[in-house]
Amino acid sequence: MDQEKPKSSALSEKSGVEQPEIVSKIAAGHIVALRNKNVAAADLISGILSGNITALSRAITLVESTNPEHLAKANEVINGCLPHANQSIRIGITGVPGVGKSTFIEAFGKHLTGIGKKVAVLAVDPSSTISHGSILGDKTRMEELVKDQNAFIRPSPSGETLGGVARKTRETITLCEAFGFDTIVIETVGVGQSETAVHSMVDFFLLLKISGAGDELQGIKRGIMEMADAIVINKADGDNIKKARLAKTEFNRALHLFPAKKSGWTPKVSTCSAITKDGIDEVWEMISEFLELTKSNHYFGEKRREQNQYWMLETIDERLKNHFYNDKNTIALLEQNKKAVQNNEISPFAAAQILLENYFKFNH
Ligand SMILES: Nc1nc2c(ncn2[C@@H]2O[C@H](COP(=O)(O)OP(=O)(O)O)[C@@H](O)[C@H]2O)c(=O)[nH]1
Ligand SMILES: [Mg+2]
Repeated sequence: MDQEKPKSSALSEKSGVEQPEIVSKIAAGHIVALRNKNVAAADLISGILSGNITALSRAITLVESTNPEHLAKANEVINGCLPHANQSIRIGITGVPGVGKSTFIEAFGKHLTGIGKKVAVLAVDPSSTISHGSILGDKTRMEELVKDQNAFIRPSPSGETLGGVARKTRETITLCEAFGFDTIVIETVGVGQSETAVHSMVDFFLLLKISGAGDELQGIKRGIMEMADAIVINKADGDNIKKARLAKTEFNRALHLFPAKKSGWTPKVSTCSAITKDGIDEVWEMISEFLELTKSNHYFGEKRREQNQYWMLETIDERLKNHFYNDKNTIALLEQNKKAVQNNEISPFAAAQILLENYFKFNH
C-alpha cells in the first residue's frame, strides 16, 4: 500500500494494490500485440473467440477499411469466425428520424441484458458519412446500454454507397456472433433503400411509429408495411396513450389487407414507451413467439440461406462496381464521356459501350 504519499490525481480515486509485475507485463504484451497494425488474422480470430473486445473492434475496423490491401485479411478473419457465428437472433429496427429508435433500443437492450442476453447494436445509416456519424451522437441516448458489460454499440460504417455500408454491417454481424453476442439489433434510418438492405440481413423486422393526427397510414410506404413483422407504436405515454391505442387499431386493420406472409407469421401491432418502459417486454415476447413459429416451420433457416445468397450477389455487384469506377484506365475516359453525354455529343448507351469495352480490354 502506498500510505505515505496519497495520490491526488483525479484519475485515481484511492491508492490501491500495485499490479504484480508479471501480470502487467503480460497485459502490456497483449495490448502491444493488438495495437500492432500487422496483428495477424489468426490472432484476431482467436481474440474474438475468446471474448476480447479490442480484437472485435479491430476486426470490425478492418472489415470497414476501404484500403484494398486489407480485403484479404478481412476475409480471412470473417472466414475464421463463420463456423462460430449464426447462433443468434437478428432484429432490424426502422422508423423515421425522431420516432425514438435509439431511445427504444436503449430500453429494449437493457431489457434483454436484464434477462441474460448479450446484445450488439449496429447501424446502417448511409447518411452518417455526410453528417459525420450522427449515430455516434445516438450513443448519448444509449447511456445505460453503453455502460452495460453485456452490450456492444457500434456506429454505422462510413462508406460512399449504401451497398458498401450495408455489406460491412452484414460482415460485422458475423464477427459479433462469433464473439458471443446472441442478439443483434440493427438500427436504420427510415429513408431511402436502407430498409431493404437491413431487411435482407435480419430475422425480424420491426417498424417503429408514433401516433399522429388520426391519419396514421398517410405517408407510410407500402413496401415497408409489407416487410414489417411488427409495428410498434412508441411514445405511448402521458396524453399520447389514447391516440396510440387508436393508431394500433388502425394499423391492425391495415395489416389485414396484406397477403399472408411466407413465414406463416401474422404481423402484430403493439404500443410502448421507450421512456416509461411500458410495453418493452411485450416486444420481446412477440419476437420470441415469432422465433418459436418460424423455427418449427423451418422458415427461419430457409430465410437465412436465401439471405446468404443475396449477400453473395450483392457483394459481387458492389465489388465489380468499385473495381470499374476505380480502374485507372477508366477514370479519365469516364469523365470525358460524362461531359459528352451531357452535351448531347453521344448517346448514353454508346458512351457506356465505349467505357465497358475499354474496361474489358484492360481487365480480362
Ligand atoms: N415521450 C416520449 N418521448 C420519447 C420516447 N422515445 C423517444 N422519445 C424522445 O423522442 C426524441 C427522439 O428520440 P431518438 O431516440 O433520438 O429517435 P431516433 O431518431 O428515431 O433515433 C428524443 O427527444 C427522445 O427523448 C417515448 O417513448 N416517449
Ligand atoms: Mg437514432
